[in-house]
Amino acid sequence: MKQQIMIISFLTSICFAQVESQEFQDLSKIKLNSYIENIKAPQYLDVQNSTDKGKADMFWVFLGDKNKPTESELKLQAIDQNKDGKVDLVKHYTNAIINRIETDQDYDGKVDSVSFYDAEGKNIIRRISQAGKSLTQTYWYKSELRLQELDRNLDLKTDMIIHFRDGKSYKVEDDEDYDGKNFKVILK
Ligand SMILES: [Ca+2]
Ligand SMILES: [Ca+2]
Ligand SMILES: [Ca+2]
Repeated sequence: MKQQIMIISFLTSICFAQVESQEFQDLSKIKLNSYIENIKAPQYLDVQNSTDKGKADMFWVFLGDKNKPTESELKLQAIDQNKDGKVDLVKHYTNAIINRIETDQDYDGKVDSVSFYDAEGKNIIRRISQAGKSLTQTYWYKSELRLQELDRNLDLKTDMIIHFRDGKSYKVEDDEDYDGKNFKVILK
């Protein structure tokens, strides 16, 4: 009986191996520099200057004792790629495995994308990106593009859903009036 249930739940997980929709996040609320400011014990900050010119441009936040680096745990790495004094890339770690990366690609001080990684820290499973007043969430399942959710009026509610299989969109659902109800299938 127990085995039967296990087989059924295994088959179900194959058939319905779907990506799960997540809430949108307002990327403008993320302040990349805040990750390296006011670090308090039991965390500590390590800094480096990659070019020996100007200010430090690489930062690491560790959990532990600064005098015992081999026993410390890496929590995040922050980089100021264009050396303007503002962090533009932050990698977050859990148990020393990467779990998300936040980037400000155009160096305007606002985060443009957040990518989430799988439990091994190898593949991206979800990404939120912002371009002007439009937010897009992209989902992958086993490295295959599966779903895109768009928020085209920046109210943090999905108003378009695009489904993908084998690299192609096969279904598009549109919420024309952005009220979060009555999505119309415009491509099938
Ligand atoms: Ca910068
Ligand atoms: Ca930006
Ligand atoms: Ca919306």
